[in-house]
Amino acid sequence: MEKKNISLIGVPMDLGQMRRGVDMGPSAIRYAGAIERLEQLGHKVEDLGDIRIDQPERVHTADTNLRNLDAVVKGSTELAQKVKSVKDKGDFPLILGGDHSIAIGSLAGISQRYDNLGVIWYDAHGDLNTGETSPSGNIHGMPLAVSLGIGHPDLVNILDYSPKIRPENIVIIGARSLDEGERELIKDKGMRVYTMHEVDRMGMTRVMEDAIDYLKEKTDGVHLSLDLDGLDPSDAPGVGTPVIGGISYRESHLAMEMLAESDILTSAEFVEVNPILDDKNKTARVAVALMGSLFGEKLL
Ligand code: B3U
Ligand code: MN
Ligand code: MN
Repeated sequence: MEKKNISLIGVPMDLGQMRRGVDMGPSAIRYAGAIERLEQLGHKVEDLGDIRIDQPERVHTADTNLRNLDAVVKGSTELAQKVKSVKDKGDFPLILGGDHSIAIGSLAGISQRYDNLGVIWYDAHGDLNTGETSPSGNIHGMPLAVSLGIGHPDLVNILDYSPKIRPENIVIIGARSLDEGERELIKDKGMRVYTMHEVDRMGMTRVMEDAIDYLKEKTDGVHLSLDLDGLDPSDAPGVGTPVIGGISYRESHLAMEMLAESDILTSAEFVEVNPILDDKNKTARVAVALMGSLFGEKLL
């Protein structure tokens, strides 16, 4: 793999859901040795620090069923601008969450630089809800829909353009918990989804070969949005909404290694690490181990 200039951005966001602690995700991932791991592989890493996110105690919920909407819009806009400046320099943005609502800002900033951005959404969930279909009002269940231009206008229009991605450029891997509205949207838009059924049936090797071939041909850049709850809770216990029957640690390493070999990625984010719910920082350590594979680590 070609050596990269990686710009690290932390987003201590916990306003997209209701479990406290996920705002400490960026610290936990740094503490687990992310920067050293990437530098050992020969990459240049610049840590740009954390985006400022309002404290939940100070956030006033506006008149909407989208929890903390205004504060999420504010944080997402700041993140989008920061990510865009990283892309303008030609560097590789590596974004640390924070809950998955941060992908709204990541994609807003990244996609401006591409005509046809692809996205790999590694997640137990579809994150394709809107204010109307969401069972929870939690914005971390909405970022993929928002990026398709579907959802609250304040979220959809961050950086004043929409949509950020096309449905046919999305590949979801690891899905095993979808709400009714999300299923309809997937069918309606013809998104490519490898649920756990396909992961079991085809094996991770074929899933990744398929996904990589598909995106390589169709897109001019690929963002990886990796929600740690895509992994099985036995391997990644420190997440807010664990769902049993997930992707294993080993399958995940294989997926990252295959992405590294293909060298198709142009940005990445690791989200939903919640140290309060974790077992001695295990989930952050898993995130860092996966980053190692993603950025070219090999045993021999
Ligand atoms: N689909 C549910 C649950 C959920 C989505 N993303 C996570 N959980 N992490 C919702 O609230 O939208
Ligand atoms: Mn998610
Ligand atoms: Mn999830």
